[in-house]
Amino acid sequence: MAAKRRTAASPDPRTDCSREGLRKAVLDNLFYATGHAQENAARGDWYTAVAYTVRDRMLKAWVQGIERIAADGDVRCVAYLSAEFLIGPQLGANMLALGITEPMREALASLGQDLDAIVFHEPEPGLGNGGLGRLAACFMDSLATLGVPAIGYGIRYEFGMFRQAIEDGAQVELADKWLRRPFPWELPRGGQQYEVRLGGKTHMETAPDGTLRVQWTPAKTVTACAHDIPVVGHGGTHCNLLRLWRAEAVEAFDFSTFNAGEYFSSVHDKIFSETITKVLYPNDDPYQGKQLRLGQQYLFVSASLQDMLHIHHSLGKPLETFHTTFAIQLNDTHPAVAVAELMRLLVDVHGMDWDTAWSVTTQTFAYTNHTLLPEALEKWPLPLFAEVLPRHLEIVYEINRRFLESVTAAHPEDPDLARRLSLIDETSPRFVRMAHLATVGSKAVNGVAALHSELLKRDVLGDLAAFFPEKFTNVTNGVTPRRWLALCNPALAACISNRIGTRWQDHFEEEIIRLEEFADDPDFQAQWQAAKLTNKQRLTHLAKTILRVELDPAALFDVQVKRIHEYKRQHLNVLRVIALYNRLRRNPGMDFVPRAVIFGGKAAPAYYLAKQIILLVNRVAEVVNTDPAVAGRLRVAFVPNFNVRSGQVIYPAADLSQQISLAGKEASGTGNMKFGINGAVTIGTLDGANVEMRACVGEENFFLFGLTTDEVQAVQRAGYSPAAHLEGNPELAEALDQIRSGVFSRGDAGCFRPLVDNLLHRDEYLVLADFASYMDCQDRAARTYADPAAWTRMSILNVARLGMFSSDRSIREYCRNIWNVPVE
Ligand code: GL7
Repeated sequence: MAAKRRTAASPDPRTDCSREGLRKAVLDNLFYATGHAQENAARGDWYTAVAYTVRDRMLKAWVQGIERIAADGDVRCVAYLSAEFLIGPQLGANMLALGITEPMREALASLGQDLDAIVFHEPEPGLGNGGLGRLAACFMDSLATLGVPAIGYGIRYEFGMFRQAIEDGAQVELADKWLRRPFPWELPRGGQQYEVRLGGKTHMETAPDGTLRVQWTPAKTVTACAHDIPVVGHGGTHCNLLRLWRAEAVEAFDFSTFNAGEYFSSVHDKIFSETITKVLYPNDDPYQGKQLRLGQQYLFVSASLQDMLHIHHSLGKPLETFHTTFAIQLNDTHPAVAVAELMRLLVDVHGMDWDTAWSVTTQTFAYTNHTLLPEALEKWPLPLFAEVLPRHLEIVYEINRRFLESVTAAHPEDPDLARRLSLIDETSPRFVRMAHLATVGSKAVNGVAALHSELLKRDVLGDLAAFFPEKFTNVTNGVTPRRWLALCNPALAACISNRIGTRWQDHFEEEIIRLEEFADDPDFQAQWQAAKLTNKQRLTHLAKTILRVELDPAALFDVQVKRIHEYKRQHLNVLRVIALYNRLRRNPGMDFVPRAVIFGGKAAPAYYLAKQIILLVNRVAEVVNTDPAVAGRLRVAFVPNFNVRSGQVIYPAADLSQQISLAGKEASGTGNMKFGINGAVTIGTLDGANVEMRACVGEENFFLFGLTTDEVQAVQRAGYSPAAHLEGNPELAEALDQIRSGVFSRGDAGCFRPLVDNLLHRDEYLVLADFASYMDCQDRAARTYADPAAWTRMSILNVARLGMFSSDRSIREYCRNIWNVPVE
């Protein structure tokens, strides 16, 4: 569908989308919102003026969207609960959705301003760690585009994901004070505030009607304040809501202490309360059992459920029908305490009987699991849980008591089953298992790629899946083709639209496949190559300005950007770079396809080996990039602070996408999809969504290597010996030896010892076992790249056949199979 544009016929200066109307509105906002005349305005002022101008044009749809949710009780609203929403820069995406990018560009040009520079100026809200948070943002985009009423509920962290600087090759974390400048896309909602209790004790009390009720006397109460961000769908007609909670003290001052003259202690409570939403935990995988984190989770869950109950109540519907008003999706277990909180609100606060409340609860929730790493499954130590949420622990026990009764009744032959299924891990110390709570309390549980969902059922949540076979299902992830193609890759988008029109932007799966027939068309191939070259030049420019590294746009751009983690195996990639370097040095006359190997990604601050990997990449880059023997043939770059904004430059420029995690470890991956729809060909293992991507693009258009999940398990069962892989592989032995002896650490032989020792003696992620197969596959990729027509055909077919990886398809599946919500 061509983006609908409100026409110049509209006399309202706040909705007029003509070039002239936008020009006037920007000037008006420049003066009245920033207090600057045109002559004195800095880039940030222009940004603010443009942002307000765009926001004004979203408000009508926004208000209508809220009214629709609050007034139409017949349509089930989706509530997407997520501790992270990595929404990325907003200005460009919102202009694209409204279809006003070009008139705005012209309006600004007439004022002597460059739209792209203003767009690039926008700081990004880093309210997420990586794939999980970005998925939530893609899903919000698709929900709005498909016209499904939805609210995303999350946390308004004052400090988002840390900014990564690289100093002398090593990662340094800097605080991300993203709210330093006002964020024009949010509206604080004074009317939406809820009290959230923490800690304290419970006791029984007789209610006025004579029944016994549990009373919870908290140690602390904080206020959760709503901040709303609009999420406008493509075409601008439908707008949903992202509601993020900020913690505030109930009273800013304790007046009794204040009056007693203790000024400093009187503000103590304010500081404690506001700490709750102060900072995002920067760990992507292994959970950290920190009290503040549980407080964050509970705060946003409780406020969100109170908000939903308030909306439900205002519709005049009985409480027993709550699940007909809302379908709540738990994005991983971070919000899983919602199961106990909804029970508490229904039973303790609203006096509903337990069985009815449980029936409402289990028809309301669904849970998405995002990991196969056992160490990443959240479990809270009982004493900590009891201290923060004493009433919820009682509720968890009662849910568990009833659940285990049903388990024992159904399976008397397996007396150990109750222990394995229990919501409480009884090993010492004892824990609450959040994935079990989420599963028992939900009507559906899904993994995020076909392989992941199978492995969940087989291994990670095997006993639960055998007990509740009807609950377990799969919804393969997707990414929005608006941000991740139309917005980030205007050159390729134009090339595509010239052939098949623009309908692919919101009917991706249906339309993009039409590119297939042009895969061998020489004209189309030439345009395709030109678009890729433009994008590679854009990245070359970025690398030059921020890294002072010269890349050659004619080289094969070979890219791995994602969180740094051993299971993702960035070190396998580095070993390969070292092996190529050695080949070139040994044999300068060899046939060699020039490569630019580009890395990016953050390591969790306490993850030592991940930080060693970053250092190694940078030290290898230092050696390779300064060695004249390989000049013009091999380059290595580490792009610091990889985030949504830099991703928008990096994905479109890639020729080869590195998706090389050990099979059975990456739940899905979504970077693989972003690269793919931008025309990169994947080199990868049979892991996560790679499996389905390969099936879609065809095995001849995918560079496959490595052990399969079953082979990995067999190797590990048989007793894996990493050192055995050195014997037949002198290239690998040499590379490890060089790292160990200080060739890449300025002669310091101790520098990378922990990393090398780990690989030689443990190698949990089978880097050495997959090395030979990876090298062979890289050679195949290089040979193919040397034939531009063959490569371009592969690139076009990758884009054409990846239609199913649009998040619109994922959301349709959630609507139909999980939420029971109508969708086109
Ligand atoms: C993740 C998975 O690791 C990743 O494979 C998946 O694509 C993503 C979205 O489903 O979720 N799980 C997780 O905890 N993080 C992820 O990126 C941080």
